[in-house]
Amino acid sequence: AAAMAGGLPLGAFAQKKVVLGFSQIGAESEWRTANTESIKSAAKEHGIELKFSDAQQKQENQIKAIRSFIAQRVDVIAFSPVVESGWETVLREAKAAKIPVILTDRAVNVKDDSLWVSFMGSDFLEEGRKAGRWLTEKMKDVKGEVHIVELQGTVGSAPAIDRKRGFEEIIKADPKFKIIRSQTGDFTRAKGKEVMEAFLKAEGKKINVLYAHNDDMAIGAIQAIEEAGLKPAKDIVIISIDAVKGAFEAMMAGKLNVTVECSPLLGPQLMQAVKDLKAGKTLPKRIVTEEGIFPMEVAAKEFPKRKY
Ligand code: GZL
Repeated sequence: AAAMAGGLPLGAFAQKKVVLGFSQIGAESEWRTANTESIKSAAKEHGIELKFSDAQQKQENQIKAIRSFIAQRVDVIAFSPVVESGWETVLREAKAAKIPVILTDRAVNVKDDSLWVSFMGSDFLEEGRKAGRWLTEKMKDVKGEVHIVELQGTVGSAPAIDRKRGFEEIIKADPKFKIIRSQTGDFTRAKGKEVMEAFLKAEGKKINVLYAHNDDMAIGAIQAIEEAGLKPAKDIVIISIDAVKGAFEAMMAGKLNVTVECSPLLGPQLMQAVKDLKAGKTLPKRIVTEEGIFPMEVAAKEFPKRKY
């Protein structure tokens, strides 16, 4: 007979596992795969049952996943919204089902902020400003025009919008800085290479600087620059964001000048927030991850300490 204790099956005393439904954007970059790894391992460590879905960078797949989490009556929903807009309807459905929603990594643009309980992730505006400050310092003695080409992240995504805005806020102080081409590489190596090939064909040796919104596009662009017979980080100064291992390897090879850190390691913070929610605590509306900037000069020293 099943073990009994005071007439109740023992299982009745076991804590029911907290169930988290997580809709991930995709696997488009080194950053994203490190982010997924952090979430999956933290769920295990915290004893949280994780229902995980990969949207292949399509918003409609994220909306489908959130609807299925609602149907499965999960305890908490969390997701990294691929773009800022188009979330009102499905977030209202989650609210009607009384399932709290936590935003990770990227933010949403909704009028009613009660549709999500907390947003944890980097300050993309500040990341863009850090990139701009590094460049203006590096080029402070340059007399002529500085021609910049820009590889933007996914169109409509919070990081693409804010990294562009933060960078421009800083360089607009000196009219010698000119962004002569700007196009999305969708945060991937393949697209970053393809768009940089087009930039090189159109502008060639006129290009002084590449500003890439993530390391994967910068790494793709480095291949295009080399195939065009130019020296990355010398003929064209290259600035990118994320600070993934691939960026440190490129800097140690002398092919990338600097990368601004954007930590994907949100798993532990997310799981703690889920547990706090279930324990009835209120979460801060905004949890910011602290981050640095790594120029190529420090790459070899820092590399052994890197976790993603
Ligand atoms: C930033 C994240 C971005 C990374 C890219 O928090 O949303 O998406 O910068 C990733 O590498 O694809």
